[in-house]
Amino acid sequence: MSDCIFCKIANKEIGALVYEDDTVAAFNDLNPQAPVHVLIIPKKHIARISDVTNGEDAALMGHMMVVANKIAAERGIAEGGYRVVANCNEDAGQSVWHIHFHLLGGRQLGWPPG
Ligand code: DGP
Repeated sequence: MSDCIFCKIANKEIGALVYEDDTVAAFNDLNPQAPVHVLIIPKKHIARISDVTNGEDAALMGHMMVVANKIAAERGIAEGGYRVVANCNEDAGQSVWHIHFHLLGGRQLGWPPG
């Protein structure tokens, strides 16, 4: 989508990617909430996780999870622990309407989230 900031990042029009393959991109969060805070996105524009209703998109979400695990290992937080979060819609705090998994780690994370 031409006016989507995360599509622009995935297309390398702005920002810098820390990971990329044919279907997924990842980049550091602009406003990090932990020493490691990476956003993992599908290159395909899907607004929210509740829009994932078919097998192809479900497989894409699974691949994003594998990418999150890979980045966690590369950043050295796999053993200590990390969190993968996807906020869906306003009450969950979603503010960008392109699916993104937050990968958070590098400190003790609180639970429950606010
Ligand atoms: P959420 O609130 O779950 O929709 O998370 C959106 C996240 O996206 C938030 O942590 C800040 C981040 N973000 C918003 N705009 C940009 C941007 O232009 N660049 C980067 N790197 N991150 C952004």
